Amino acid sequence: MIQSLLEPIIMSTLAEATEATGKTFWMPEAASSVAGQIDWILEFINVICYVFLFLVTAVLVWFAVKYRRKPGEHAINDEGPTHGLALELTWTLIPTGLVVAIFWVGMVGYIDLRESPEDSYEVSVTGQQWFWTFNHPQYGVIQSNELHVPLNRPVRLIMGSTDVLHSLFVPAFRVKQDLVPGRYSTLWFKAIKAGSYQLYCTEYCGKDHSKMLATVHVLPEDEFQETMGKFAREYEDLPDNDLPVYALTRLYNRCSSCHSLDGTNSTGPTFKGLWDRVQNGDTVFTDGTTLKDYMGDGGEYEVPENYIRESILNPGKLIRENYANVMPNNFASQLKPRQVEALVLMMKNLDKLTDEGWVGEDGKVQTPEQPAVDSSASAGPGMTEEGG
Ligand code: HEC
Ligand SMILES: [Cu+2]
Repeated sequence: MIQSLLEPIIMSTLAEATEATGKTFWMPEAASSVAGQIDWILEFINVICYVFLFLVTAVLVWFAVKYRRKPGEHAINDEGPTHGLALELTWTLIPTGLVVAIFWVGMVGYIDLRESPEDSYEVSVTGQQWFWTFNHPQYGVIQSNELHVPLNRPVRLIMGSTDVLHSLFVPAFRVKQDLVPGRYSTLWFKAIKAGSYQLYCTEYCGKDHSKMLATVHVLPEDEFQETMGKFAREYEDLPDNDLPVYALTRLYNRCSSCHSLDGTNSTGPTFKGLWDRVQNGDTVFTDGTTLKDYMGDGGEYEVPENYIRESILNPGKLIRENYANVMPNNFASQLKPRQVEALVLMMKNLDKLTDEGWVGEDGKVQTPEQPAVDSSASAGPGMTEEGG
């Protein structure tokens, strides 16, 4: 009964939004197709709460005054009514109807949010202390702390964490989902207004949790295609001079879970000082040989660069003493030759990059003050245009 009463109202209110609405006193801008529904449900529940808050408070005050003990009145009159069928039915049925309605609108919204449309554009998201990586397999593009998505097309994020719980939250889209180590979670949205939106990690995930921020750039379809195409080829067009920075800001996030920049060895040896170690040739391998044995004229690695290159493309070949053979062996298919070159140049220039402020005290890659490869400058044209 309640369902058939409410259905027309709900259906019209829960229809997919096609137009963004601005920021209100309570709410940030609503820039996704579900934001309108979510705000409506929230408001629906809020209004019910306000009505009851006032009703209960008013009755409370009224009864406190009306039934207060008056001077000279002692006896308790226990001859009053003990039952009121109509009253009991009222206070049972109305709240029941209301909670069913709340459940129902909430459930409809929830199911909508859980099930992404078939034709969604997919992005793999990795959360780790304390940055985001966004992988666009369709274009072979990996971004960190910046996510470009198409306008008016559903986007599905397939998310995982490499360390602790994180949670991805884009207030303007009204979507939020935890990232749980050891399993995938998903989330989808359809952005309906071009622009840049703040993305937060909204799970306290360690000391730099508050810095775990990213920006979502929503671009009209043609600009999106163009930008992704540009990202996919950018290393081809870059001057050699810019390759080390490119590798540090765009590629190193695929190595950072095992290789630090600040001298601490974890799963893999640190990249700090790697270039000097390789030149000296005293790296010892599990089979007792040292790098010297392979280097120099006529050796397998005539120049140190070749050892680094080989370590990336064929990591199982020589295993360093005290380390396990756990480095992924699929970089050969993931990285283009020029990207490998960029990584080698990054190792060679790591001290210089650190001096220039690309690597922070904590060994994390810094988002630089001067605009470089990774900045939103490369995504410029879409930022100011209003889509739609
Ligand atoms: C899952 C962990 C892991 C990831 C991710 C990883 N590596 Fe490694 N890497 C290792 C381990 C462990 C070693 C040492 C054992 C060995 O020699 O294979 C190593 C060794 C190396 C070496 C040789 C180091 C030396 O001191 O001789 C280089 C160079 C290297 N990795 C580069 C990279 C690059 C570049 C990436 C990212 C594109 C990367 N690795 C990603 C685990 C990893
Ligand atoms: Cu986090």
